[in-house]
Amino acid sequence: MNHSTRRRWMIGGLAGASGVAAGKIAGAYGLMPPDGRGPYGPGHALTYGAQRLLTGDAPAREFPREKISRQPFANGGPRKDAKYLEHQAAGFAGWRVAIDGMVARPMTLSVAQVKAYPAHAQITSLTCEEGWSYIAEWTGARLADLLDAAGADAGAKYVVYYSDQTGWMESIDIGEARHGQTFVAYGMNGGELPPAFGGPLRMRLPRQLGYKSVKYLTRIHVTDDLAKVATAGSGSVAEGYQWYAGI
Ligand SMILES: Nc1nc2c(c(=O)[nH]1)N[C@H]1C(S)=C(S)[C@@H](COP(=O)(O)O)O[C@H]1N2
Ligand SMILES: [Mo]
Repeated sequence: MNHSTRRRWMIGGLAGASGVAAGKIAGAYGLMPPDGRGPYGPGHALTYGAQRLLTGDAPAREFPREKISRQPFANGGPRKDAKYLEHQAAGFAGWRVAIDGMVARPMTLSVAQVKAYPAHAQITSLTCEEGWSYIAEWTGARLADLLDAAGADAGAKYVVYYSDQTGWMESIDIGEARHGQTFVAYGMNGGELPPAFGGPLRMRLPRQLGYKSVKYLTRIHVTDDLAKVATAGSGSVAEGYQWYAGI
């Protein structure tokens, strides 16, 4: 069997199998997502395994500047809670993002400290599971660079990340975390990242659906086992969405 025939066979196998069988096939080919054995159950194995086979490390599409949406849609409206408004009034000088878990050097970074890492830009689409999308340019540090600075353990398998907004946490596998288009973003369309779009810091990963691009980022946690993360039950999966939201 050549490579592409085998790939098609595996995708067919995954698509045709029940959740549990798909988990077995995916596991046998090293495509097991965390939920296969962990807190998220076998159901997510199908999407993850099939998508990983189809897309691998392929970058999300990048667009020319003229495709940038004139009126990007901010999901959730402006924040009105006192704590956030205080940060905003202070120009986010007190905002911090922690990097902890399986790292040699846990860090707590200000926005200025995130900006000190090499800046990268991407013009990509943010695609919501509800069916709308917009294209924008995001500027940020690569999550990979932050993980290296913190000395992420070679055995790390997942990155779990949190907003200061209760319930907003997501997780990705280490391959997605280290992908060149996965940013801790602080800029949008040439300016600061506006509050409505998650300022001062948001996760930005264009290879997956919008809900994975968590806004108001305050913590990045490195682990080898999502079952160890007490809050694994919150975030998109708890709401009934796919853990692996590849597009
Ligand atoms: N903290 C936080 N992050 C979030 C959300 C949110 O409401 N709060 N919405 C998510 C969803 S469902 C989508 S589609 C995108 C929307 O990003 P936007 O506001 O830039 O459109 O952010 C995601 N990240
Ligand atoms: Mo969304």
